[in-house]
This record gives sequence, C-alpha cells and structure tokens, in this order.
Amino acid sequence: MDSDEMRRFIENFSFDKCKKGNQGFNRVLIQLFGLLGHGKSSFINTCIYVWKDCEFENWSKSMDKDGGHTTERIPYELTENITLVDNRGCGKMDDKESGVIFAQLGNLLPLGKEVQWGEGFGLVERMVKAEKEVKTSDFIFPVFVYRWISDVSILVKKEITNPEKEDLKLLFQTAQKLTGVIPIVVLTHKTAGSLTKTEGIFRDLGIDRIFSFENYTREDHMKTRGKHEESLETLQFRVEQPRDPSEEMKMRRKLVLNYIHECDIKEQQRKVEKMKASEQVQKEKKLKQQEEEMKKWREEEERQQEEGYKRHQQQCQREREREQALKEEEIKALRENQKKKSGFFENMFKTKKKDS
Ligand SMILES: Nc1nc2c(ncn2[C@@H]2O[C@H](COP(=O)(O)OP(=O)(O)OP(=O)(O)O)[C@@H](O)[C@H]2O)c(=O)[nH]1
Ligand SMILES: [Mg+2]
Repeated sequence: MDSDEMRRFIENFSFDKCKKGNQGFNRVLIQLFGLLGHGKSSFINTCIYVWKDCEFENWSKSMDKDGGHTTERIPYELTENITLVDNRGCGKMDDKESGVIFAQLGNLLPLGKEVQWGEGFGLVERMVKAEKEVKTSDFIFPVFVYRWISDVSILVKKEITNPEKEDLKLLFQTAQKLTGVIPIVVLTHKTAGSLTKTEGIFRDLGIDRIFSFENYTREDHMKTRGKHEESLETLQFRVEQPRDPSEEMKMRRKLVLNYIHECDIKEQQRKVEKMKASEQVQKEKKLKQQEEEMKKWREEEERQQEEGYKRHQQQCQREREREQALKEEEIKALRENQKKKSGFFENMFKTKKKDS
C-alpha cells in the first residue's frame, strides 16, 4: 500500500465496512501505553502532524523533561472513527502501577480525566465510578511506545535485563488478553543507531509488528517522506474475528479486578512476611541480648571466683608465713635455751673440777 492508499484506508475506515460488519463497535481507540518519557505524546504529535499535513504544533504537550508529564487519558480524534489516546505512563512495571496501566488500557477509566496512581480499593472505586462514562463500543488497539536508549544525551543503548523482559512479557500478554490484539511496538529515537538487537528482543517476546521512529519534535519537525509513511502504517488494522463488545467490556473489567485482587493478596502476604521477618529479627536481637547478659554474668562469676581463690591463696600464704615465723622463733628460743643450759653445765663442770 502506498502512502495515498494508506491515507484513503485510514480516512474511510469504518467498522460498518469490516467483513463481519460493525459487531457493535463504532470507534477505534489507539491506546498508547508505556514508560514515562518514552515518547507517547511525541508519537501523537507525529501522527497528527503527518495526518493533518499542517504546521507543526505541540498538540499533546510533549515535554523536555524525562517524563511524568501526561497525567490524564487524553483522546485526540484523528478521523470520525479513529481516536488516538495518550495514556499516563508508568515509572516501573510493578504491581501497583501495572494495575492502573491495565485499567487505562482496558478503557475502564474515563477519558479526559486525571489518572491517579493507587492500588486496591481506590482503583476499583474509580473503575466503578467510570462505568457510565466508558464506552463499550470502543475497539481498543494497543500500541506500546518504547525508547530503546537509556541516556538520550550520550545515546547509551538500553540493555533490557531478564527481569525486565519478564515484566514486558506479562505486560504484552495481559494487553492481548484485555484487547484481543497483540500490541504493536513503536520504538522511538530511531536515528540514534541500529535497533536490530532491540527489535529481536521484542520479536522474542511475541510481538510481530514493530515500528521504529524518529518522532517529530518541537526541535526537529522537518518533514521527510519516510517518516510520514511509517507513521501511517501503524494506524492500519482490520477486525476479522467475531467480537462481542459488551461481553469483552465485562471480561476486561473482570480481568483487571482479578489482577487488582491478586496484587492485594500479594501485598498482604508481603506485609505478613515483612512482619514475620521483623518479629524474627526482634527475637534474634532479644536472644542475642540475653546471651550477652548471660556471658557477662558468667564472666563476672568467674572473675569473682578467681578473686576469691586468689584471696584464699594469699591468706593461706600469710598463714604459712606466720606459722613459719613462729616456728623459727620457737627454734631460736630453744637454741638460746640450749645454749644457756650447756653454758650452765660447763660452768658447773669447771667448778667441780677445781674443787676436786
Ligand atoms: N530525538 C528524539 N526525541 C524524542 C523522540 N520521541 C520523544 N522525544 C523527546 O523525548 C521527550 C519525552 O517525550 P514525550 O513524548 O513527552 O514522552 P511521554 O512518553 O509522553 O512522557 P510522559 O507523558 O511523561 O509519560 C521529549 O523531549 C521529546 O521531544 C524521538 O523519537 N527522537
Ligand atoms: Mg506524555
């Protein structure tokens, strides 16, 4: 299909012309989803710029900063039957944020309103409130926008780690369950280098339609024919399978509610695990404290015993010395006595000798 044919296809797209008729659908929502600052709003600008073929404007208010700018689900009508939706991006694909991403993707939160982060009951309540506003007749077409370089200023390639691949796999599988369509992937910042490896990763994750773009931006919106044709290609789709809009809406609601419920249970389990771990730490701390006190008590006991033993030894020593001194004095006295006695006998003997 050349560019003019594509234009005619998009311009004239209507569910009434589909093989199986409109089946209850009257509008396609091309739902952009992905991480913060990856180029969702810029892709909207690119599509509008190419489609309207007019002066460039920052229709979607794409921002310079790294992300977190689009906080509403903003619809941009491209044709009577095709609307692009700029959804709120997520910071990371964890349980808390994924619930909100799925609720947006499933068209279960209202268009044109602020999307609040929140898990559990808050999100369920917002989905229930939105029931009257969201349209069953919207056909959802998921488009995942991904910036394949991690540092734009020095063009550092983003290495997709294995846990990230697992998150992406779950994201795409859920997106497909919700919409009945395998998401298409749009890789932004095309001119930053070769995308072959990144495209391969997405192909391995089950994605068959991957488009790479250098978005038109406020800084660079010089029109080039290649860019024009590529962006129109992403807008082509057909509905060939039998579908049932109201049943699908119910199924989406059930799926997202189940997901939120499972996340809640996981969160509760995490809290219980955390509490148990903290109790265990406290127990171990207490045990260690008791052991230390016991050790100190034993050391004190041993020290006192040692001191007592030393004191006893010293006392015995003193005792022995005293006894020794007494004995020595006794011996001395005996010797002196003996000396005196032997002097007396000597004198007596001498006197007797004289007398005889
Ligand atoms: N060079 C280049 N810059 C791009 C491209 N796509 C987006 N940007 C720039 O990247 C920045 C973020 O783009 P946005 O379109 O605002 O990203 P977003 O996904 O809408 O971000 P949030 O709304 O915050 O989630 C802007 O400064 C864009 O000009 C691209 O393909 N090439
Ligand atoms: Mg945005």
